[in-house]
Amino acid sequence: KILVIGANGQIGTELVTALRAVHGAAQVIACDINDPGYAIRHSGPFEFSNVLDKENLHHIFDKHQPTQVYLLAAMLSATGEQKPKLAWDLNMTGLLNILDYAVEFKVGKVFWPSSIAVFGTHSPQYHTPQYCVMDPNTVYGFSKLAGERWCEYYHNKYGVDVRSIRYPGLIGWRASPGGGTTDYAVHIFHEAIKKGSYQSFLSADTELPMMYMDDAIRATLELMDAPAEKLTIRSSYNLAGISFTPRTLAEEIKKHLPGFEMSYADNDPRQAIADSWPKSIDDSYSAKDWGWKIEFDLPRMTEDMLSNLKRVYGG
Ligand code: VAH
Repeated sequence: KILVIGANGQIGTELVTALRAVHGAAQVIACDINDPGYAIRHSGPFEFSNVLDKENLHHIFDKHQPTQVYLLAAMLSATGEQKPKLAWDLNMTGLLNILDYAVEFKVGKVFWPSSIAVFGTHSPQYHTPQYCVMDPNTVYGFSKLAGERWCEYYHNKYGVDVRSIRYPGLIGWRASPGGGTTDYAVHIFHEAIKKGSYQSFLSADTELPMMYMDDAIRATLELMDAPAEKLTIRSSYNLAGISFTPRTLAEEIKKHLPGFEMSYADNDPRQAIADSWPKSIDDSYSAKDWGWKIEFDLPRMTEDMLSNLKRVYGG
């Protein structure tokens, strides 16, 4: 059986769907602290899980004897700055609880998402390499940095086959983003269709690494399927995605919706978070170790987002 913990989140929702398509619905247990949406609830088994409740987790691991566990439950960058201690506890203790049960229940493989948020203001801003100075100044960022260290530690010390990706900002139409700094790049598409306008909380020239969710899910499954001996990194793999600014994204949307109007808020607290992150990433280790190759560029992502969301909104 495969556990997807945090199944209701932006990544979790899509991972459950993708894994059920590959392994069959009955093999993939969607787990979350909140009631799942209709799609997840009615397409396979569900368990209420709380990554901070060891008894609850032990029951789920004992009942399902998972061969794989995907831990997506976390608090993201923007929300994390509003609740720093809760973010640290959820992101760190949650991971350690899962790593401990991965050892106890001899789970075959564990996936845990890191983020480009592990880099900071002294990391190289362009083509940020796999190894460099990392001084993240958000709780989310340093909880992910510490989490990477724990993943590598449990691999080296206890032989846990834990694998991880430093995701860029993720953009998809099937699920809402969960309180991150890159959420503007999802909201803009919904607003463009519903209202024909959007006010970005990041400034026009804030360049960030982003990725279409279809690429992110495929990367996750390809990493998990790669032969263990090919993987030279057990902290977390850089993944570059596509780098663009709110201005560039708005221009791309205007190619499909000529009347679309973009505006910009100023002094949003998320601006400082975005400014501390890289503008582009070097993901040569992912290409070398497990053959990673991106498929969605900005034009293709924009077209796919708009066509799917127009259908969702009955356009
Ligand atoms: C966030 N979406 O904004 C997440 C992600 C790189 C950004 O980690 O917090």
